[in-house]
Formats: sequence, structure tokens, C-alpha cells
Amino acid sequence: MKRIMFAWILASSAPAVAAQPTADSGIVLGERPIARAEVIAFIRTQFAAMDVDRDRYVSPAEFEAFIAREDLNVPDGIGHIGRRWFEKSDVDGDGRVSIEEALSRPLQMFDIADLDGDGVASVEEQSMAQMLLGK
Ligand SMILES: [Ca+2]
Ligand SMILES: [Ca+2]
Repeated sequence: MKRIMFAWILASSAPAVAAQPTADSGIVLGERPIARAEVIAFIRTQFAAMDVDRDRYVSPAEFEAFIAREDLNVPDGIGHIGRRWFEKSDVDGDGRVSIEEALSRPLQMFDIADLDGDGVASVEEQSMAQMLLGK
């Protein structure tokens, strides 16, 4: 526990700008501790970039436009958007993705990684999760 907190303090004191992932890359696993709040903030930013008409849903057209202008050949991470993102995220099958739906898979992945449930996935915890997920 002490070690996790120490790592988190180190991560928090690093320059904020350097570690900011771009909208399409996702949060790469295994490099540094990741906070649950950071995952939520990242997905919200990404969602806002996709929801061009600001109706709080990502439509198939908005998704297509987003992946057409993003480079998909980036490292896979939490929140990474691939070609099948829309069908995987539209859990209730209403043909649009809400922010809750967009958050559900990344947070599920995060909660698997955060074994001790302290809201931060340490690098060790992420390695465990990657083994469990077969990555
Ligand atoms: Ca929309
Ligand atoms: Ca939906």
C-alpha cells in the first residue's frame, strides 16, 4: 500500500502536459500508475471530441467521422478506440452511444486492474491485468 501511494505521488508531481494521452491513443497500460478519475476524464474528453453536434450521444456517423480523422495505428490502452468501438460500446443496442456506455468498458477494465480497489491501478496491478486479459 505504501509503495502504491509513493508511486502515485511521483506520478502526480510529474508535469501534467507530458503524460497527456491524445484523444485516440488510450491510456497505455504498464507505464505508470493510473487513477480511476483520470480514466473518466480521458473518456469524457474523447467523447466530447466525437459528439460533434453536442446531443450527448455519439451517432454512427459521428463515430465514422472520428475514426476517419484519427490514426488507429497507435498502442492499445484503456479507452483506445478501434473500428469495433461503436458496436462494442452500444450496450443497449439503441444505435447510439451515451457517455455512460462509453465509460462502462474502460472502467470495467480499470476495476479489473485495480485489485486493492484504492482507485489507482499501480504498474504492478496493470501487469497482472494484462496477463489476465491475455495482452
Ligand atoms: Ca452526437
Ligand atoms: Ca446505446
